Amino acid sequence: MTAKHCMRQTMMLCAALFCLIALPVRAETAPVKLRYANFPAAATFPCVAMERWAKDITARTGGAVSIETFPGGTLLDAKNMVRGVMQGQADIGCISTAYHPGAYPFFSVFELPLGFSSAETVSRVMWELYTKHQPKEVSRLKIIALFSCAPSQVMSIKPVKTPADLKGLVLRASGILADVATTLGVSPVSMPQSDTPEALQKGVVQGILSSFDVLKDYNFAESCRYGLAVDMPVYPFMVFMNVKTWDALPAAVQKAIMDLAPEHSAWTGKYVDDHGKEALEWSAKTHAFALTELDAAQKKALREMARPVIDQWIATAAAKGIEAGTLLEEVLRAKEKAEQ
Ligand code: DTR
Repeated sequence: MTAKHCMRQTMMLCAALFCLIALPVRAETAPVKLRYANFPAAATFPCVAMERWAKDITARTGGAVSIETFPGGTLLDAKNMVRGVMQGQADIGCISTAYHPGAYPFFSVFELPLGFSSAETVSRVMWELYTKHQPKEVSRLKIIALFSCAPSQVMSIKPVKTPADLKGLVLRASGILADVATTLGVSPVSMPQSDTPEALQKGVVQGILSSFDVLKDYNFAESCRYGLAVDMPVYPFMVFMNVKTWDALPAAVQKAIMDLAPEHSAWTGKYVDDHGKEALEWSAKTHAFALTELDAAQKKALREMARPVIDQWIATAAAKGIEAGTLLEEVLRAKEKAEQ
């Protein structure tokens, strides 16, 4: 073997060794870029939460992860969100499970009139029970945050001052909230929040059943000058990835995301609770929004009227394989504990 030949062999060996050692390291440290799609307008709480999460995850991974955010349905709208993430058009997506009746029977328990008074509490309880039960309905998705909006209230173009004024009022309400609204005499029309501005403008609906944050973030207070605080159920939300995309992430990035998940979920709940109060003040000042607050007994009476929706849910969820009665009791126990 000549000296030249020997040298070439040594160089090839070194190159092979370099590939073996350096490539996995590079894969661990290569910057990760993820696209996060959201359906509502940029000013709304799911998008505020998205921006916060993006900032936090970049900071916690020392810049190894960067997130490109797409608010307002610019990459995927509410209806195409899950399919789009599964097909890889976005890496991360956000939906309200209430917009997909029947698809998320476990999470639908949070759409019931259970008397939750804050989004922060719902968000904490959702995360706790999800991690405990790991429901089958989301086995194709990797859940990275769970939260809700604040309790739903009536915002209307027509004056509403008493529960009797709800009779025949055409309000936008989605999922089980639509059934709850029916028990109160409302005529519900289902659609994602992002379609509501046009529906209000065209007179398709006379108002909305949603949390108060939208008065400001969608400027609904300009047309809906009347509010009735009824404390009806929340809409649950989930932020998720495609499992394949998730599995391809470095372990350290996965850990950072899961460490952030419960904290981010609770943060989002608290944000929307606080922001709803600000939105109410802003609406009163800017648009003379007139709010009537029902007292505790009146709110309880409305929840009693909506009780058949709970019984119906128990039957429907059980038919989908959920231990509905047990889950409901667990949610109520966790609620009580979280509220103490
Ligand atoms: N009330 C639910 C959820 C919700 C509350 N605020 C916003 C803002 C943007 C999108 C959804 C929501 C709903 O009406 O869909």
